[in-house]
Amino acid sequence: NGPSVAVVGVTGAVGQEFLSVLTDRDFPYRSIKMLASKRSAGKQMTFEGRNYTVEELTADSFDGVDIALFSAGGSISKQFGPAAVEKGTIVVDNSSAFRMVDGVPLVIPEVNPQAMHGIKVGMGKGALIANPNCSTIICLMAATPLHQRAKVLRMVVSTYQAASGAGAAAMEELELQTREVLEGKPPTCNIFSQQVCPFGDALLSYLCSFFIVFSCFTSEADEMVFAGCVQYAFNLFSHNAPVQPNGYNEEEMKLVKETRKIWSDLDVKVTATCIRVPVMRAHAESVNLQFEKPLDEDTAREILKNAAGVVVIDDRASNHFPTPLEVSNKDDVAVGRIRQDLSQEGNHGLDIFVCGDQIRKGAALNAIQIAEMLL
Ligand code: 11C
Repeated sequence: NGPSVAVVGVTGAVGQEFLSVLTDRDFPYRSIKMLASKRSAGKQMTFEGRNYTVEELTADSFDGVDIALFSAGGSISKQFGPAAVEKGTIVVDNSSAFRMVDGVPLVIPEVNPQAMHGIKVGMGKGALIANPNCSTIICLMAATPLHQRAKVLRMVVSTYQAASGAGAAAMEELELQTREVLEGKPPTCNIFSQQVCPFGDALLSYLCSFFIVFSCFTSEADEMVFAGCVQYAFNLFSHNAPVQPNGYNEEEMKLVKETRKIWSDLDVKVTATCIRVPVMRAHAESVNLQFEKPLDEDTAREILKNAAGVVVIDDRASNHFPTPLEVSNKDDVAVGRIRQDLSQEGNHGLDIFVCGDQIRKGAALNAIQIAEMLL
């Protein structure tokens, strides 16, 4: 009973979380395929008491598959997503590949379920549905109930993002570096090694990419890694996504563009600063909101207490507010520090602090909630 499911990128951090969430939510399926790159093909795994062999992802992988959960990076999604749709599969894609494509729903089930406009398993054709970026999901889980009451005109977001957003290897590197630094050793930098462009800002960035690729082949790997190491343990740094000509990095622009699409509001003003912090798997975000209508903090607190998928932790007396550790491995997004923004008159502004598990609600859980809506 239930749909046939494929998990693409099953060996990754989000792929593994897909499996945990499927079990936790008792998701019905009649069969499940474990798909990954050639490198991981052949690995044995056990899921819900059955043994599976990880299969290599190919264009033929989707024959007879109703729902495919993709989390293997944007280029894999671009290469195989449309092929899967051709075969009649509904693809729920966790990458950024199709999020801003017109006609592709970008969905947070608690926020804009209507965007899926009747896409269902059994309708006889495939479709693409995009899972938003984790920072956007976590921010909008808290901001949307307030937006629905008082209409957000402007939102200023500052993020404190966990290692998990950069994948399982980054989580391993954070742990390894922490040990190394405590032991007085130089930190290993395989993931966040800065590639320095010697041409300055003036030349086009593709020229720099050629230099970096060339230097990989011409220098000792270790030398290059250590020369540009960005220490992660006991440090924080501007998000590793590429910086655009406007000075924002891609992660920041995702918050801007995805919010507009999800809220269907091209006029909402959003600005963001995204920072990577040495936390394992939950993102934190400081969010400042400016509203069209007045909204006092007590009303906001009540709205958030009643919001699906949100828990309020806002205890001023004991200075207890959301922390990444408290939300790790949890489904709900936690919100606290709910207070009137004193710089805005007439209760037109609020400050809030939000924490959410990046791998769970920021990725796997949101995608599986979408999959549940397809049944
Ligand atoms: C991070 N949000 O925390 C990123 C990772 O567009 O899905 C996911 C990137 C994306 O670094």
